Amino acid sequence: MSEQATEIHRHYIDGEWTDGTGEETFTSENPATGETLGTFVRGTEEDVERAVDAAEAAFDEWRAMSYIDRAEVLWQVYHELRDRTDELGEIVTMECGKEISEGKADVVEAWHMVEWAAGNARRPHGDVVPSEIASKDAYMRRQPRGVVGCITPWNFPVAIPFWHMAITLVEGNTVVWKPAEQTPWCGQIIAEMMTDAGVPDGVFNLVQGFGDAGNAIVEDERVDTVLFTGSAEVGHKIDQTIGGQPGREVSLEMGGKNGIVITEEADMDVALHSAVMSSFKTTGQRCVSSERLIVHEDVYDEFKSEFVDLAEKVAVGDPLEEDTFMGPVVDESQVEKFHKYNELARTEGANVLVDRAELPQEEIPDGHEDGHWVGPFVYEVEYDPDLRCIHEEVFGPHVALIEYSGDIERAMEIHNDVPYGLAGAIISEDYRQINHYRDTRKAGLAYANLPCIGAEVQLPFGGVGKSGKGAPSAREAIEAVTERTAWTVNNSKDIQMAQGLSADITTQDD
Ligand code: UN1
Repeated sequence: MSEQATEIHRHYIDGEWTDGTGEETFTSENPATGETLGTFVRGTEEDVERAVDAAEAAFDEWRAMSYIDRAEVLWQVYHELRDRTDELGEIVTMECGKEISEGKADVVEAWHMVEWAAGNARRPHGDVVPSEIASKDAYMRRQPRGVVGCITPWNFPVAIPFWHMAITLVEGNTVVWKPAEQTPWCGQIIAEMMTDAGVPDGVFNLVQGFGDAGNAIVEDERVDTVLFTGSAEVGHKIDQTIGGQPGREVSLEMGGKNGIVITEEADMDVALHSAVMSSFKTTGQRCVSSERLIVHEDVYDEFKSEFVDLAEKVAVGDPLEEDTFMGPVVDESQVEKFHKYNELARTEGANVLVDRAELPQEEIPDGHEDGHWVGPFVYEVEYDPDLRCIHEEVFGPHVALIEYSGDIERAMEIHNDVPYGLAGAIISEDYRQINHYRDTRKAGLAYANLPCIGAEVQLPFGGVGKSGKGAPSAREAIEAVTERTAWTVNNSKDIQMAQGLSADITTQDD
């Protein structure tokens, strides 16, 4: 085993690498091979407490620096991410199983986010606001909230941490970060980049570990804002805890049961390309992956036959190989969940069209027998609002074809009939249908004639309904990590009030 795999990797708290207080360690495993990639100490509540102590203590000095000086620190991280895209992209692929172009795109997305956040430091902040009173100047100014807890998922183990942390740090907050337990190696490398860049002690803290460490971040009332990207189940619990606590903020981005509407006016090539990308890229493990294809009856048979053909053929294999389209899923619990939902679809009356769920032995690459392999599972089912298989998120290549008749309004009833609302797309050459979709879709990210994946970092990334609250990325993350101050200055010696309010002080003598 390599040194990377045998050495025990630690937390980074208050400017030091530390074993923390826990006794336990955990390993990171390559989902394609089962091989151990590294061993990490498992964080405890006490470790989180120490990290919050450090972040709290470092806040005043960090916030006192200028925006531009803080951004300069982040530019160092930007260059390192950019220079190491290929190397880090491979590590992403090894640790979470995404095929290599996606592994690298994850790193590219991370440096795009740092570029946005650090570049934003040189742009105007706040607003000059008119006053009713000529002698008053009014402004909207922002100030950092304090300690920000960042809890991030395994499926974008480099990009999403930077969605959270780049803005948070440039805005003048300090960070306590817990990466996903499946991707601690990416977490370790990001922490090394932060230290190399000269982030001051205590400003950035990393605690490796599981949900109990994440929960300790949420429970600690000194953490002013929690940014969370992950499952709806965990996100809603975080919201419940923090929602009831005055002065604490939360921004959440959770899953989806995303749909693509393919109308009778669709270009079939665009429809197929978009659907295959949306359903099978990242082996269906994006929050924005599509598990529902809602297809008009006039084009249904043609679409079905070609989609099934492609789903039978997409290349599942070694994610480090450039000609692989789908790598493995991240771990055994994802394999089990996928099989459970495939079974549920069957019991709910689905007509199964493609079943590569138990990937045949001959398709599993040599030396990868211990990987977490699955292939596409595609079925058709008559729309019924009570079916669980078309309402609950699977997070795998589990795809329902749902035929509809009638107009775009009918498609939208089906599209919007899910508790989630993260991403979606319409495929149509008719601008009226597209505009109807735009105006009525329940989704925070919506596309026309495109896959419903692949958002750029400068767009808000968040959902409605069960998919989220706020958008913990780019400009919208600023809302969650800063306070707005309405600041008014009087340039006169007279006090004059707005709204016609009298400024006279009357006394008993008047
Ligand atoms: C996720 O789905 O978990 O829009 C994040 C995209 C990527 C981010 C996806 N930029 O597909």
